[in-house]
Amino acid sequence: MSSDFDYSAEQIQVLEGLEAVRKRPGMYIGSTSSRGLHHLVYEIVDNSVDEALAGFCDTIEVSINKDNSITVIDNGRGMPVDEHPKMKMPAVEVIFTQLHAGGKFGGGAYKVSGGLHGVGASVVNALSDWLEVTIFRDGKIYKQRYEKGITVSELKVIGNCKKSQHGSMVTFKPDGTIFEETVYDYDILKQRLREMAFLTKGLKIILKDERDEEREDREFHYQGGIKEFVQYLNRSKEALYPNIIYCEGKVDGVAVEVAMQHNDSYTESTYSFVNNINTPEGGTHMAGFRNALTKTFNDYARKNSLLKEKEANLTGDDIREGLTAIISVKLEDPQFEGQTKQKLGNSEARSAVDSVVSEQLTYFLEQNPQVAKIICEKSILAQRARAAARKARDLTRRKTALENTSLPGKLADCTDKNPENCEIYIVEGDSAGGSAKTARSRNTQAILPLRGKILNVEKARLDKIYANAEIKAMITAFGTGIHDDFDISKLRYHKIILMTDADVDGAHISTLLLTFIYRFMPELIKQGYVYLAQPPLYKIEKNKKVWYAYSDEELNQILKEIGRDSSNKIQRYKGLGEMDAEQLWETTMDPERRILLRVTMDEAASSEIDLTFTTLMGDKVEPRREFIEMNAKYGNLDV
Ligand code: 28G
Repeated sequence: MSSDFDYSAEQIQVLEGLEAVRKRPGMYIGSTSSRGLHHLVYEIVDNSVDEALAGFCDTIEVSINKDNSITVIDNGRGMPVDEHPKMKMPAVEVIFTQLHAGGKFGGGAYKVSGGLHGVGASVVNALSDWLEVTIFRDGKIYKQRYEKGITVSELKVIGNCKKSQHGSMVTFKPDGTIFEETVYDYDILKQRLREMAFLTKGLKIILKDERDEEREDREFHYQGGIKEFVQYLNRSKEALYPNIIYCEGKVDGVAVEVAMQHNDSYTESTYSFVNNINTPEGGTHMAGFRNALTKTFNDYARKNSLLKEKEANLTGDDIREGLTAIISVKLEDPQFEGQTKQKLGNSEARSAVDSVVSEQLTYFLEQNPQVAKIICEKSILAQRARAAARKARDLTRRKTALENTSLPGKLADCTDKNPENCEIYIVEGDSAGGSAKTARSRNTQAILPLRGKILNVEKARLDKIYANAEIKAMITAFGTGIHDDFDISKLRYHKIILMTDADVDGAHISTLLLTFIYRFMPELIKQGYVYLAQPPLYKIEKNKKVWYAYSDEELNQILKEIGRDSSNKIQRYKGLGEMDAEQLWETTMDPERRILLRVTMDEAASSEIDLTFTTLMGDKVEPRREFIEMNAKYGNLDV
């Protein structure tokens, strides 16, 4: 191989560049965990998306191959194969071996998509055991191969194709010596690719999983783009009006797209994107949107006497109650600021979104007075409820300030005061709560029994939520406060364990609890403090020996081992209440023997998290059943 190559100074630099990537992969792709592994796919797909945004590609196919290598195919122009005058190698080789090559496209077009660090194909190449690129253009098929970022075969013509066929194909196998995880998660790729398809209207993205014959190919293709994204997010909710409000424009080099629709819930679900990447911390684009929304609705409500002269202006929160919205901006040189460098800082994005939304929303409201009236009326109701909530909240605040030692009466607290050692079990029902109190290790385990079904925070306004006894008990027991008052350092237990019956009702209660935590103290989930206990489904007794089974498969396994005969006694637990304290300890609470599921959320496709909750909480029955069955099958609630 070395005989083929005469290493020039530039090529030596290339090797040093890629060596840097392999030495510190985290610097380039964030991490070498599962997240980084999936990030490789996004980097390659982003290049195809750029080709689509440039107007030359309308289909991208992503395959997870049997060996967990990935193939991406696009029908763009095909990467350039002509020799790079300076580097003395084909342009495609520059793309794959030169760090930062092709970062910005010249000639008016710009690179708009891009991953976590926007470093592209060469980083993927450097972190792959091998990578092969095939190019279809000018009636020829070209191919080149690299190993760990190093060119191992020169670019060759390997065949002919029709002149009309053009595009690029990349297959890479992530380097198992670099990544801690090398198995691709179908659902993670599915969610992100769906999101990308929503964000690029008209682009068709196909996902194939060659590892699983049963799995059918998925196709994501949305002519309506983010309008369909909003429709999708609201699919298990009741929309307040049939229209999706849509604004689009380009100001000062910033391409702006906004879609929104209100539903009958009380929570806002706005997602913002910069160059197709989610910005959970918002920034100037978000600020511009909020400003335009508040101003436009207040102007409209005043002008049309929906808001009386003596009444106060609607706040942004009032107007955004129950709003689902997508804000997508594309700009050439996004600047990120803030502690985690995740907030968009470009001020031209603020003014661009503000002006596009103000102008087009004003027009929409004038054209659709019934819709305008529905939104204004809902906002005015929200304004009144917010005033009531403020009173109720001030009341709870004062209470906790005065009697900050007064933990809820029903709480059986643990004696250890170091939160790191402490766990709190949130238990459904007083009787199970009683058993848990007897069973627990009182040093480190606290028990908080809750009565029956807890309030669905998706379906209640703040005033009602703050007045709810079960919710107040959890807030004071956890110690962190909520929303703006939230302070993780005050958390009293480093494990919050939800323990509910192993049936559909129990799953529903768990989800109500998770929804509350997610909406009011999301950091607890983000930082991994929330768990689900796993009580057994069956008790099997034979000759005075006892086994517990946590699933039907496990039951069958045990019966196979001990023999299926009439001396077996099988008890199906219908609820926690059927276990005595000792059994509850052995099966579900003993840290040495229990199974805990940690509740996690993947921020890569954050819009899906919201969906998990709303699907369960919404009024429509069908989507809810699907979710519960899905989780029953997989045996967890990994949100
Ligand atoms: C299959 C997986 C990933 C790509 C293209 C097409 C062109 C290109 C890519 O050019 C360098 C910089 C600006 C021209 C551009 C082809 C113009 C003419 C392209 C991909 C040269 C990059 N013909 N398709 N890069 N430009 N697909 N898919 O990576 O000046 S990357």
